[in-house]
Amino acid sequence: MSTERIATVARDLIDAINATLDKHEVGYDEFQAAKAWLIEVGEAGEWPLYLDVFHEHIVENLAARNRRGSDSTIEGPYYLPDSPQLHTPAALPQRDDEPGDVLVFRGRIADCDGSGLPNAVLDMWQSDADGFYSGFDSDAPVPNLRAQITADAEGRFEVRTVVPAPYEIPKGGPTGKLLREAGWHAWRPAHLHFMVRADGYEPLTTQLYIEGDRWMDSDVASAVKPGLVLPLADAGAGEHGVDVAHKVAGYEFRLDPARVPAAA
Ligand code: MBD
Ligand code: FE
Repeated sequence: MSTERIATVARDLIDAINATLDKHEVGYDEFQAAKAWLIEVGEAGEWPLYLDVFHEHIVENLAARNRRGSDSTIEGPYYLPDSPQLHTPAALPQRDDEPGDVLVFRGRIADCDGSGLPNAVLDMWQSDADGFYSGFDSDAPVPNLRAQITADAEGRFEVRTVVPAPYEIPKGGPTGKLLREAGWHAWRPAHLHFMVRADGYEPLTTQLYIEGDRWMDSDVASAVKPGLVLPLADAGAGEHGVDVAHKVAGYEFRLDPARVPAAA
């Protein structure tokens, strides 16, 4: 970043904070409490959580302005690269006794005109049925409920997983404390995370939200878009090669062509 860019953005940020302190006549006690809270966010390792919950959606919306493909949304703090590489049809890695309803998620990865993209990759991660992510707030070992699934020659994929639960920002840390002390709820609607990749196309980072979730219209991370609501249908035992009654859902991801890098 150039000195000029840093000076411009940092100036406005500092001025906005100062205008807030002035407008609300913030006292020394409050200033010291704010300082202690900011230090706590760092010590608890919650800067990624805080930033992705409260600010990433603005940057994401700006980055998405010129996209024509399917809706993108924020990545959030819980992506891990290098999860297991599987081929469709696949099952996400899960515990022997993984709780929750079985979900068969199927669909296609296509270009903006709907032509399937051969060998595209669906990199997905999600919370379990108790609302916890492996590697972060769950006891489940990494890579529970995480995988990179290569689609077939027409871009089609089918993944067996479980229906995720709504996600509550951890109560024990400073981000949860801010939400509580401000009287705000701490919930995200239940969602699946995706990073979709294909050679020659812009990667698509997005999420799909389980239709009917009680937090759909008040996501604490402000990251729901109407095109990202995923209806679930009921399927019986024996369908899709699953021996229990389960849910099924479908989606088509559409990728934008890779942007030509600006000449150096
Ligand atoms: C999540 O699971 C998430 O997706 C985001 C954006 C923020 C906090 C937790
Ligand atoms: Fe999430």
